[in-house]
Amino acid sequence: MSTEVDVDVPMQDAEQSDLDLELELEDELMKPGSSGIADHKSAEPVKLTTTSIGQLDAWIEKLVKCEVLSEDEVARLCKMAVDVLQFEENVQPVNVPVTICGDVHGQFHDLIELFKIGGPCPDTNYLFMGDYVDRGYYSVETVSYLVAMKVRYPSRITILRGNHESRQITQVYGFYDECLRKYGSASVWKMFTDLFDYFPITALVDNQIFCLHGGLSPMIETVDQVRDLNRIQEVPHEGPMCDLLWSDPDDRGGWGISPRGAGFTFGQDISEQFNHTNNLSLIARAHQLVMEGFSWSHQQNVITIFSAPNYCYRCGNQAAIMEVDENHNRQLLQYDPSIRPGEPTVTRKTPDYFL
Ligand SMILES: [Mn+2]
Repeated sequence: MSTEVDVDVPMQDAEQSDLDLELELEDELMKPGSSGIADHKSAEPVKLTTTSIGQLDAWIEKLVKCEVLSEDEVARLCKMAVDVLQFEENVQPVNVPVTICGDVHGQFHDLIELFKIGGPCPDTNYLFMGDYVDRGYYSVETVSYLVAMKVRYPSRITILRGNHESRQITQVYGFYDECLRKYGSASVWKMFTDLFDYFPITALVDNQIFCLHGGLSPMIETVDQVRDLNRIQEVPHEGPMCDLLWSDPDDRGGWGISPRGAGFTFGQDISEQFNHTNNLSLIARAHQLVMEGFSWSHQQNVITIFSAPNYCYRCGNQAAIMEVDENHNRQLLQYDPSIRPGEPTVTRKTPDYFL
């Protein structure tokens, strides 16, 4: 992965900045479940009623215009989402055809572009591999929209958890501040971060493609071991669940210490062994900026997919998504940022005035 530029942030930076927060405030904010969205969970999957479909369609119509929901609407949406996501598995089964997507990071208009390139949901099935929030200016709209689509079309869209879907990371990289700015309090942030605990951590496409945000863990040899984890919690600082959301493939063999301060690096030998043991054809993951939007590694045992074009409005990268059809043919679709007036744009082409 020679073109890869890793600008995601080390866990220890987040921990460092966290030390600046008032201890009291930190304790209060880190407490899972305080939003109350999971206080009255359903004992079995809930079928959508005509009323709830109408409600969701109205919210989706609003969100697609990049308008935020009210705090009360977010509360209702998150409660509905808990009752969908609590019944999903740690290794959520997904059928082909499906279009697999990487990091979005609050770049709402580029997410709309993604659906133009890949085809509208629910006509096209989607699998998102996490990191919906932080960095971009529209984390609230992005995560609200994807969660609303998930509740409205639960069998058409899968939303995995990324390392940014966490109480700790979002307090440092934008989502917490954005919620305060857009709603005037932390309550919407609390609701969404409580909801993140329910997101599935991996997916398995047709028993062949293992999809997750980060990568492998030295504590996980089989997909069944992922099934045994208790995922309904804040992303831990270490251990298998942490690794699945934080690790990165590396050119060096074996396990390595990650410069991110969480997860590990893993070599081609590790990927080959994991795919062989579990009868997999591919590990699809996100988590790293790659300039072409996708990058193969470990002799096509691993693909990195990154779906935030011109990441942070300045990296000049393309974005990509991967279509997998009924016959398991894979097609990578690349796209550039949606151009909109009034927003910073940086092209990766050298401007004329430099010549
Ligand atoms: Mn990430």
